[in-house]
Amino acid sequence: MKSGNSIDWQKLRADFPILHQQVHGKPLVYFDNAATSQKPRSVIDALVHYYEHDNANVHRGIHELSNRSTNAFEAARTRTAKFINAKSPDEIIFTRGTTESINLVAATWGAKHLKSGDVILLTEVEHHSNLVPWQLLAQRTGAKIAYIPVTGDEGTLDWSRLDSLFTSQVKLISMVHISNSMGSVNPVAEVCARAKKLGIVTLVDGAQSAGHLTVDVQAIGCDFFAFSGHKICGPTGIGALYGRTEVLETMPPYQGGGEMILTVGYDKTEFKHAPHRFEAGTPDISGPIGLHAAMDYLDAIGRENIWRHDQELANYAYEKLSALKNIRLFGPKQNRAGLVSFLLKDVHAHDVVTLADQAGVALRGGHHCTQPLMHKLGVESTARASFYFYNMRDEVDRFVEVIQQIQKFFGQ
Ligand code: 7TS
Repeated sequence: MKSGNSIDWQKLRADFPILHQQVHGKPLVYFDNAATSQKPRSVIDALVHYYEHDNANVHRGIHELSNRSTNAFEAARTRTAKFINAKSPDEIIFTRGTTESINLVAATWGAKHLKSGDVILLTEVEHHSNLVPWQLLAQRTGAKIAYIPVTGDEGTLDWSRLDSLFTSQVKLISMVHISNSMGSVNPVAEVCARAKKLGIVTLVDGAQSAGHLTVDVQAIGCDFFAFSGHKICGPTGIGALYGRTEVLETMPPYQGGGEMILTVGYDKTEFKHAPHRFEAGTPDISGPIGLHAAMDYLDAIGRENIWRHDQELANYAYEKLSALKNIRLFGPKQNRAGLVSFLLKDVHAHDVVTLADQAGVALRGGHHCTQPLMHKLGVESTARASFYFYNMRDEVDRFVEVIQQIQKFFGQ
């Protein structure tokens, strides 16, 4: 790992073939990294290499290719454990991503441990994938949902309410690490420590954090941590759920099928231990292999360096946008993650994104799958620029110039 100052960020861009193109005749500025990140050559090569040389099903063959494939698959699990400092690779379950990871916990932990009258505690800034699975579970079990309130446009939460919300009915708290629509960072370690004292199970949605800052699940002290490969330079369709062994061992299987069983009879089946108990059927094999390459790539840069770079760009963008008239900015002024959400007065976010696209700048406009939060803030949507380590200050300059042109276009 390098120290922050010795990194040539511009040079890293050469590792990303997709960045070097024109869109609508203009150089691409890709500021939609919170939706998905781009992939470096090493990840693309790992996928191609796997399919050209090693492709075979895992955990069942004795032939050479099957062994290679199984070894690479399990090596990716070990690498993932190291990436987030899990105690053991057995605490890593491969899933399709954050959404499936949370659904898995809701389906299996929830089925086992929740009953009518219990409370699931969430926050008002959650992504739909950390809301809807719990709402479905609440409908099934008769459990209730309570929320830590958001304080306003800054997108930070009123954690002073935690003591009164941590009632004896609360069985689980599930919270986002970094908000995808506000860029606020939650004090997850502190909350987990307080939850632990009360025997409350904790889940951290790390979709926006895992590839952007150093994550240590043991230091956070959470029971579950969910994240997606595609947001951290890996392929789509692969992600992981970390679960603390003691908690995973209490949970029934997720889906039934091949590879999650010890023995099967016509009447009775015995299941494997975690993680294989939760991975029925032929898994995504190339996904973990691509993810492994992505984790190596990120850690060669150093996530603390990535975090600093992300924050610098976000602060720079926030400052420049703050200087404009007729703009409403969201998210915290201090300790902002690498994104900026905003609204131009009397201009729909979709119009901002459409016009920015014509200028080669890829943004996202919409509710960002945080519709209840948008309603709470009295808006339908925002426009969002989200950064990663391959973005540069001159791209922020270009983006702000484009925003000013859009304002002019609307007579502002
Ligand atoms: N949680 C958070 C905080 C997210 O930002 C996202 C995706 C998810 C969960 C779901 O991840 P998935 O990989 O399972 O889909 N966020 C976004 C976004 O901000 N724009 O597009 C997807």
